[in-house]
Amino acid sequence: MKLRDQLVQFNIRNKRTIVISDIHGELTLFKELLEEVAWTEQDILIINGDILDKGPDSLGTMRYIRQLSELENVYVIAGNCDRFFDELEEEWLYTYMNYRHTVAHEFLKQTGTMLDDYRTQKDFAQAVLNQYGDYQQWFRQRPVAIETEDYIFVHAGIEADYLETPKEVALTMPEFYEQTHSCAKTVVVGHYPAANFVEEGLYSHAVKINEERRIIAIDGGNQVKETGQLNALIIEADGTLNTASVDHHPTVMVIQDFEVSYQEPHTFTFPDYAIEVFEGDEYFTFAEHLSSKTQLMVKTEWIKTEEDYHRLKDDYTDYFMDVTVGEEVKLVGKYTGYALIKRNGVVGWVPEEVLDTSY
Ligand SMILES: [Mn+2]
Repeated sequence: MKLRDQLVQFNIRNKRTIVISDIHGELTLFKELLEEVAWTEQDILIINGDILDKGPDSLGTMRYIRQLSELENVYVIAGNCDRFFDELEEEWLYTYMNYRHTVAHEFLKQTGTMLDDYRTQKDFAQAVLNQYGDYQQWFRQRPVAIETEDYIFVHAGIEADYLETPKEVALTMPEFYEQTHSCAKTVVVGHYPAANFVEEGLYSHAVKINEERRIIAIDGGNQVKETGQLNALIIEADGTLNTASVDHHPTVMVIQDFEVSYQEPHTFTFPDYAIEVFEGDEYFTFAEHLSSKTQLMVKTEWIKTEEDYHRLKDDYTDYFMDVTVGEEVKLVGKYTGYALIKRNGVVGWVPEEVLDTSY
């Protein structure tokens, strides 16, 4: 199967278009985001893949979105995680279930059964499909891409001759944002968290737009990154681009100015976490990130000691964020003496006393 075999083409100029990807079972955030962007049935709504997996309510999300897709202006593109019903007999499934919340967990809960109740994995697969076989069909029929006058919407990426991109590649290609393509149109992808594409040393979950390479990466790392969010890209009727996002982090008020005179921020993302550790205290530890040979201060709680090496416990940024009294930011974590906050999708540190956390 090629991209050209499951391609839908229509025009969006003079219409408002909202694009959301990688919802991953987060029905609550998805509904919040539709409200946040003031979605109406007059808008074109494109769900750019990965409705299922990881989040708390994949079954509810797929039911809700399938119903939405009955509306004239709502389109759903295939994502790699939406192939769940085709993967029920894969050997890796039960192992995968040990470290990720999946549709299978929701099915077991809903039916009050356990995997042990099924004689074989094939029996389990059959039980799931008896109930959700029509969803399997529906997901298989979703387009691999949508093409408009100026855009190609696809879950993960395209190859040089975009129409010939194999479906498998279009759904799974990693790091497309860092590649170049030869299509004259702008390619809008999800699949890979935008925060992994570090620009100017910053850890940012915001939508990333590269005009020169004509690529827009919209995955806010929802359900994948601790500090992630669900993003929307809005293509206004006049072609102007806007973005919006929602997450589960509380909003807090800044009660003291905080300013850093000079800094060169660094960000390290999964899976490149190995560091060498030098001296430090309870607040920060001087360290060297091994693969990039970058020296930085690591928040001490962020250092994890493995058997024979040290590593960052998760994605890490050493960026200190300037903040001003009266502004509101998202609080994403509290650590000794410092808080990790997020503003406009960018994650950074401030001393804890600059925030009013008495919410
Ligand atoms: Mn994906």
